[in-house]
Amino acid sequence: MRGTGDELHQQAGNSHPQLTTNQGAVLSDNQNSLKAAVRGPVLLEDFILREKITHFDHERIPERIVHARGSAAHGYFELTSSLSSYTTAKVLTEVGVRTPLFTRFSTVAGGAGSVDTPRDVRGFAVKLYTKEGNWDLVGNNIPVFFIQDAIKFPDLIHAVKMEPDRGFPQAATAHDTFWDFISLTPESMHMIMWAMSDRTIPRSLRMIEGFGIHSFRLVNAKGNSTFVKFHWRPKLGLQSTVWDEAVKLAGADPDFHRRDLFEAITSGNFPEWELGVQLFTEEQADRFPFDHLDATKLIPEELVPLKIIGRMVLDRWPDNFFAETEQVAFCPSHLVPGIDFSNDPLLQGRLFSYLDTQLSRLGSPNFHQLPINAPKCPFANQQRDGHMQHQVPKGRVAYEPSSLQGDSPREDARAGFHSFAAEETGARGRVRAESFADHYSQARLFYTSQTAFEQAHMASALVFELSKVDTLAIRELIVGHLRHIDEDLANRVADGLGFEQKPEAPPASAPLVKMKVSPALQIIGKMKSTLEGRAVGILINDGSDAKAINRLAKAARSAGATVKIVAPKVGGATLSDGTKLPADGQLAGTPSVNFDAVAIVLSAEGAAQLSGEAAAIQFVQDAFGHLKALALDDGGRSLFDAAGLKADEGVFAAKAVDDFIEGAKGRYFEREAAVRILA
Ligand code: HDE
Repeated sequence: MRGTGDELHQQAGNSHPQLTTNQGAVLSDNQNSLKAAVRGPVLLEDFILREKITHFDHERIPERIVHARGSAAHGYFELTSSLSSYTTAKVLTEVGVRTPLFTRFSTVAGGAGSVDTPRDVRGFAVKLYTKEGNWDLVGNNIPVFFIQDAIKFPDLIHAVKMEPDRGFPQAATAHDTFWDFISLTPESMHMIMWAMSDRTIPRSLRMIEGFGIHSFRLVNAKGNSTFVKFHWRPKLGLQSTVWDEAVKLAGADPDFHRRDLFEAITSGNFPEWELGVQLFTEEQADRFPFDHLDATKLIPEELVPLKIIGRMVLDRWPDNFFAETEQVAFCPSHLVPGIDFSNDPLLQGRLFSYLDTQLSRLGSPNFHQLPINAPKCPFANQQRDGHMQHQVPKGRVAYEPSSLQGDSPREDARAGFHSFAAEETGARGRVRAESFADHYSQARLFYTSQTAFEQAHMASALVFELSKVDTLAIRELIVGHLRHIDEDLANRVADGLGFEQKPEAPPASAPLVKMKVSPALQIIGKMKSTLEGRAVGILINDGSDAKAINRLAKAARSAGATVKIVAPKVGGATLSDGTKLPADGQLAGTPSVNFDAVAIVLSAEGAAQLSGEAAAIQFVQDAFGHLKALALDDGGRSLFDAAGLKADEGVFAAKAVDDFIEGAKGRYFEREAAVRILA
């Protein structure tokens, strides 16, 4: 007897290639191991079984120590404005040329199998396969970092990861060791403000900004250097979830961001970002009221405006997750001539770490030969051999200088990479610059630049996180730091934690510098009033009004949204006109957190039935609680009433299609006071 399923295979009738071992021997039977008799035992001789199982046993490679959970896509960068007076790098000077690239987004703290929506920084790593070699711009969705010196990175990461004795919490900053480290590391306070903002709970990876963080240098043909900061700006605007929504999404769809990116790209809605640069000279930098080499500081756009120079489009999902997304190896040290590093001590440490980590993760100094990592321009040198060498170099010369082989690669003094001839002076030592001492001014700048809604979210996030910290002294010390940033913020958090007295502020290492508020730091100010790239869910049941559903779906689609039908059964519902409309999601498995706005179209009986269904009540309660627009027909309205909700200006009659579509383009932050108590 053959194995189950075999007959079904045969019926499929396609002309499949032959199944072989890794040595090319064709298999006659992929269902059964080789047995000494019909009921066993299995023979050790079965090389086919052993090869298959051995390979399987070795399928996993070490996951990234940070940024393990990620999703990636192929695309291209197109330069729209040349930087030829600043740099020789062709990727930044050849207008209109499309440079292929691969971009990987990630969370930082969780393992590869963790969920997509924890409160966490998002990695934003771009590998550009330029004509002059690979350029990796390995950034985050936040323009600053927790620490100033790479030597603290292992401590930071050990503090944020699962606590070593208990193995939890996974993918969460809300625990003692993280806040213990932070409370003793005042330089992290600016980043903490960003981490506690809604930037760390994005709606979609297509709606985040990206930042290279560090200052880099551009170097022109004359050898002159200009500092540069890189920014990616999403075409769809910034959009975040609210915290309760992010928490529920973690259960409803652990792959929410990956699925969103996959669905957008495979349906032809290619996500797009603008590349912007902030350019400044050393002399300008000397006049900034902060040190630009300190990665806990940003350069406000009001001080150095952003110049848009190109765009990135992601238009192709990888063919294979492991071969591409998992094996891609980003290194900030992958640079091309015309771009150079700055002395930022965090960047300098990273230049070592990434190459080193690839050796341990991918296991070979030849990781650059993997298809996803290999440059798309010619590359050749005298490095040889090593684990898993894929190249077969010809000839007897594997050294330089040499005279024996005319085609042996040689250096090129003109076109080759030149490090900028910066002058360095001073005493060596394990030191930190005095100019890095101010830890609170930019934290304050960030907080005070936010809208009142965003400030309330930050205060509430701090209360949430610190409420998960068992050690009272840690909670107190954090509130003490907050007093340097903003007394009102400190009061709100102290109150939210139930403190009777506000703790003392720890001593500050530098006086506060006053800075002009920077609205560019908000999310709300950068949200776009649009349904492009968003999703509208329509909840239906048997008897729902076919015309109303059609009208709403059509209008939402023509405004750029995807529309998904939700019904108690995935097979769909029989509508008022007798037609059967299949559902995209079953109600119990498709809560409203999946959508940016919802419509509820129900007959009286359909509504009566769903009023006794918790999933339907939560569908409407959550859409309302997550500040979304709702369209309701009479049946929808009775479900809304059964959920105990009171309508506001974000609740529309299903008939008022245009108003609903307009309303669905944003969130109703004013509603929040009616649905939750914020700090
Ligand atoms: Fe990373 N970081 N990092 N990091 N980082 C890694 O490299 C490291 C930092 C960032 O999608 C690792 O390939 C040190 C800042 C991204 O594959 C590792 C320091 C920024 C990714 C590493 C930092 C980042 C990584 C782990 C302090 C924003 C994911 C796996 C000096 C500018 C890339 C790997 C991907 C990954 C080290 C700080 C961004 C261990 C030592 C600041 C987006 O090499």
